Amino acid sequence: IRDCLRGRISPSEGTVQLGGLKDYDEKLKNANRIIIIACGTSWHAGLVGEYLIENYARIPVEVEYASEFRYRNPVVSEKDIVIAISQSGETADTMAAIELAKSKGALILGICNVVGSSITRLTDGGAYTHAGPEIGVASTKAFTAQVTVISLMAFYMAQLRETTSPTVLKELITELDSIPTLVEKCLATEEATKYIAEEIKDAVSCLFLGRGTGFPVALEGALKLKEISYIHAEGYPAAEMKHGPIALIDDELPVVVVATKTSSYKKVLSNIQEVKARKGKVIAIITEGDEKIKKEADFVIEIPDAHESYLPLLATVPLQLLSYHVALLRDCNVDQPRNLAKSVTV
Ligand code: F1P
Repeated sequence: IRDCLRGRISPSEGTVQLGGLKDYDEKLKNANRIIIIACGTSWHAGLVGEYLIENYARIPVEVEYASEFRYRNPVVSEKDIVIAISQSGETADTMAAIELAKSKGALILGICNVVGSSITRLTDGGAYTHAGPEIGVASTKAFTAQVTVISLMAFYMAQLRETTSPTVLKELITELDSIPTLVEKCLATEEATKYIAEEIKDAVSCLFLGRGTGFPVALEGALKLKEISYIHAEGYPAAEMKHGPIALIDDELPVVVVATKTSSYKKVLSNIQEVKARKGKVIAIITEGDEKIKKEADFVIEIPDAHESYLPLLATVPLQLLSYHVALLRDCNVDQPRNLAKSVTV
């Protein structure tokens, strides 16, 4: 995250500079729609982008799985801006989706990690994540880096379009500068995640719930558990629970809830109570010192307080650690999970 931010933010002025977007300022100012295309973890980073771009830059955003987009007949035109997100820069589905959008005249921006990768050569502009190579197959630091860059893009567009007040932007950018230090505190949750991993290592299935920016976090937490520990897991918006997943809840089902102090805190608290009333085992990611949820949940993982726009950067870290420890306890190869490839090139 530090590398992503270096040279791109000026907390004293409260501004963002993104050289790779500069040529498209006019287009971004007048954008009617943004389509984000990606696969897997990168798609979850795109969902965070949807929340932030719509909230701060007030541009409608659609987030599409590249693997689906490429095979349907989407309405795309030269008025659209496409943002492709990919860690490897080589994902075949994302490349095919880019080609399709390009053929219809859309401007293509990229968020990639690997300089000179195929996707970067297909894009008109964008920003690198500078996360360095991922050691394991499952994306971890790539996710936090992608979320950092898409947050910068959201602020950059808000700055251009004057849709968010300079004071608010300045506060956000100043706080963003302190996120790397807060992430270090999130890494200190490792002991707690190790302990909780013992509790869920034999689960058949796990549910992950979150609201707002906590929803993509829930999806990513579930994906990490699936990818590296082979436990079935579902991520859901917490408010969707009553529309189906609630039928799954019993005393065997661990339910991981992103329950930090955001604008939807009260609603999440009542979701936790609904799970407890059905004897589900609640593991809550909470804002440090939240005594209320400590009383309700079976296990808590405390993370530092921060603006809710930055929740994905913080809350995802303990979920990555949790999956890692569950995988170790189940004797899984965390770096090279079965059936998964670093670059899905076919
Ligand atoms: C997309 C992705 C990763 C996942 C795995 C398979 O890759 O789905 O999110 O962890 O490696 O590919 P990319 O387009 O971000 O490189």
